[in-house]
Amino acid sequence: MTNGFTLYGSSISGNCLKPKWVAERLGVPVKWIEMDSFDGSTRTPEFLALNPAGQVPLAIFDDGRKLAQSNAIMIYLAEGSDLIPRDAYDRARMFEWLFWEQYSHEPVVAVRIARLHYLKTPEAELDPNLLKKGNAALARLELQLTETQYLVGATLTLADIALVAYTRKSQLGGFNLSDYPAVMAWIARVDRDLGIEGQYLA
Ligand SMILES: N[C@@H](CCC(=O)N[C@@H](CS)C(=O)NCC(=O)O)C(=O)O
Repeated sequence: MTNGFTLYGSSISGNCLKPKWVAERLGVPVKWIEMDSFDGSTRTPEFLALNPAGQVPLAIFDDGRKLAQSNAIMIYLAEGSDLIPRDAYDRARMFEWLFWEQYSHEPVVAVRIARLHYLKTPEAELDPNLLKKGNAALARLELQLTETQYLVGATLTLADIALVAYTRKSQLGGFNLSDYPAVMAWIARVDRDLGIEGQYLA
């Protein structure tokens, strides 16, 4: 655990907001340093010396140790908290969602949001597979959330925080959330839990 840390992040990036929301939920002091993830700021020699992967989020803890990758930072912050199930099977299911998020959800939903909304790429120039795969990911969430209130059962875990980050703004990527009513109800539930209703949606 940590007493506090510095978080380099972009406030339009779901990946960066994930560890911020976890820190705030758990009362861990966080000093946010705003970065632009589109203008090359994460690829300068100075930033590459901090994170050779050239990406945000990047956490630097009070003892100087560094950690990248949104889900790794969340897991470190939430160690021992109720955001990580104690039961081994439920914990593994949380990890199942976290790995799925990074392979099957973020690379399509977040990428469409970035290209369409932030980079203003015309729809016709986008890979049509992004829409197809993004809708498949949203349908996968819908299937689970018609059965349970949260992704791993009855309580909020890191799986919900990871997956809500881009799902809650997926309309910016041209996805129609009204096709996924259980997902919409879950977004409202998680937003309320995190106290972020109406925020970070631009
Ligand atoms: N898998 C990484 C992805 C991090 C990532 O893609 N960061 C983007 C912002 S969302 C970034 O820093 N892009 C700038 C660049 O790659 O130069 C995570 O979950 O932290």
